[in-house]
Amino acid sequence: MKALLLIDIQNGFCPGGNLAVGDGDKIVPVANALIDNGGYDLIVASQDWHPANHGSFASQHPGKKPFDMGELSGIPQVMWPDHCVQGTPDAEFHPDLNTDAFDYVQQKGENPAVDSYSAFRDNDQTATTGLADYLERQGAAILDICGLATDYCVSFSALDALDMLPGVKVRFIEDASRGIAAEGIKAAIATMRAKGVIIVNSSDILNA
Ligand code: VGL
Ligand code: ZN
Repeated sequence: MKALLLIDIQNGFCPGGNLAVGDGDKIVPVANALIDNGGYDLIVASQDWHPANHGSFASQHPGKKPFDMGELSGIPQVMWPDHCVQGTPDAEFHPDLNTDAFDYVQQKGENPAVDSYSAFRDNDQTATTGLADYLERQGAAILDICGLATDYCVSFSALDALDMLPGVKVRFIEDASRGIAAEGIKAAIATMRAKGVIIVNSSDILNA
């Protein structure tokens, strides 16, 4: 069975959002086409879902500005602008995204003491979200991953999927994803490829 995992396609990561990714909204029609015509048995979405005092926010660290490096619970942490705060419009899915099609939503980033780029586990790899168990129970054999942002939540999720779902074929859909920084995107794709993630485009799936 074939599952699609849509990472953080939320207002906060689209133009006008608090942590906007360039052209983040351009992936919404691609994601909708994959939902409708990608041949998936299961559609899963992750949602960055932070409390207002989340420790990844520069606002919680006196003297730090957004995008500075800092520390959170003793590990290096990018200081983000306040984003995707629970219950705010910034945390909602993009209004054009076909959320009716979602079978399961995995929220993440709720613990203020640790960031959670991956939809599968926190950055310190201590607490898991339960998503790997869910996908295993559903019998996922192919997991296609796309969304925002390639250099953070998308690539972290793809690498954790390889690690936590042995035997599952993991693919990254490049044109259904956007990232924060050009160099970071390049490095993330190279790392995914090197570790065994298959890099595809939506046309490979829609025309299969
Ligand atoms: C993300 C930074 C902070 C993402 C989430 O969705 O890629 N990046 N929180
Ligand atoms: Zn976040």
